[in-house]
Amino acid sequence: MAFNYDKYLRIDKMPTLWCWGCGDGVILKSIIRAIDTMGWDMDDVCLVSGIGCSGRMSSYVNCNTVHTTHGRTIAYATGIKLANPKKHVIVVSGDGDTLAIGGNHTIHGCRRNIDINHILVNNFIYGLTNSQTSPTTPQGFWTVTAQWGNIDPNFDAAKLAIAAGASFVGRQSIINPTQLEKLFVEGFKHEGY
Ligand SMILES: Cc1ncc(C[n+]2csc(CCOP(=O)(O)OP(=O)(O)O)c2C)c(N)n1
Ligand code: SF4
Repeated sequence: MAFNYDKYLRIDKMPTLWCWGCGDGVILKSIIRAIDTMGWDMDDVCLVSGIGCSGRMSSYVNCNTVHTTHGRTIAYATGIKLANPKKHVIVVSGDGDTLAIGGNHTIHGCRRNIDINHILVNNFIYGLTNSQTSPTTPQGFWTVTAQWGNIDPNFDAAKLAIAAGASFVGRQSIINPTQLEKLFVEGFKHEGY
């Protein structure tokens, strides 16, 4: 039987503002399918997102949502989880949001190992603001702020999260949507950050 996305999406917000072919749509689909596998009631799910293309995620998922300020998703999510420990709190944030302006919140979220699911959407640049260098931009890459190639080394976000104390860390590509969905299910089942 075909998967019914209607109850998980805000259909009135469709089509999304993402570019055609943007991987954020694959991530949206995988999150929804993973929530369905978990059997969670959407009233018990809270999705928190930051500012950026990936930040639009909270506009489209039909659950409790908070579209917060750039770099502050973990602060909001921590408060939501503390006040509502039974709710399933999912954070979606870009690499700039998570590792630049929000880097401090991210490492301390990992250190506290609070029970939230943090999904870092890594497109290696600041997408929404038109391709400035981010902490994950590989060396040598062209960006609008590194016209002759990025000279700085980049973060390995997974290693950073492990070192900071996160108890479940995984990485998957949008070219493997089924694997991505399975990874989300594993993460959702895990108790801890
Ligand atoms: C406090 C603050 N600083 C800067 C901005 C401008 N700004 C909006 S989105 C963004 C970067 C988005 O990049 P990323 O977090 O990687 O997400 P993506 O758009 O790539 O999904 C920036 C710098 C902002 N909205 N608020
Ligand atoms: S700019 Fe990049 S990240 Fe943003 S919607 Fe378009 S393809 Fe997606």
